[in-house]
Formats: sequence, C-alpha cells, structure tokens
Amino acid sequence: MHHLSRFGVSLEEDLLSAFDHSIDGLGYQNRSEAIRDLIRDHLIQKRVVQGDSEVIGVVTLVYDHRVHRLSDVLADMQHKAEVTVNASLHIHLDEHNCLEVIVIRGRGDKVHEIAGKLIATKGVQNGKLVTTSPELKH
Ligand code: NI
Repeated sequence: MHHLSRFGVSLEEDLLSAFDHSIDGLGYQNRSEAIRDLIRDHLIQKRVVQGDSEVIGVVTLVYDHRVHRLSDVLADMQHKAEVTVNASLHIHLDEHNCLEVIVIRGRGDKVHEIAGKLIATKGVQNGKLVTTSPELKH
C-alpha cells in the first residue's frame, strides 16, 4: 500500500469540465484515478523516449499480402532487429488484407527504430506503435 499525498491543482473551470466530460464512461471511480493514469503514462512515455531503458512496443501493421515479398521483407526485418520479438500474430482480415501484431522488447531507441522501419515499409497501408514499460511499479 502506497502512502497517498494530496495536492491542490488550480485550473480553468471549462478545462476541468472538459476533462470530466472526457473521462465520463471510461470506468474511473473518481477524477483522481484518471489523473493518476495520466501521470503514469507521462512518466512511461518519458522513459520510452530516453532510449537506454527497456521498453515494450506493440506494433500493428495492415497490409495486402499480394504485395510482392512483403511478408518476407517484414519477417526478415524482425529476424535482424536488435530487439527481442516476443510474439507476433497474423490475422487474415479479408480476401487480401492482413493484420499483423508484433510485440517487441528492447532499448527504447531500438524499439522505435524497428517499428519505424516496419511501418514505413512499402506496401504497409497502416502501422502504429504503442509503447509501455514494466518498470514503473506504482
Ligand atoms: Ni494474411
């Protein structure tokens, strides 16, 4: 159990009401919980961009499997990357389109590097990287 500190925050009424409105329906018991999540995410994202600490990246790629050698190119990049590929999932979305979800782990800068290469590969229609870190305990 962590010791809780209370602190006061001043902000414009319309900003606060916009915030309350935006977290409405997200399942938070109260405003403090939502603010705690924002602070944790801020700290994780700071860690993620530092480069030298270990982070986890989840990359999603949507592509047309008919593009010549694209699956091979993407697999080859993962084999050669300086990160650990923990898992990858391939879903055939429809007749031609595939979704690939790849979980990678490594230094923040390397995770960004390989994710950027995968996403920028010719033929990938849409790619996203979500980063997180296991090291923030609170
Ligand atoms: Ni497929």
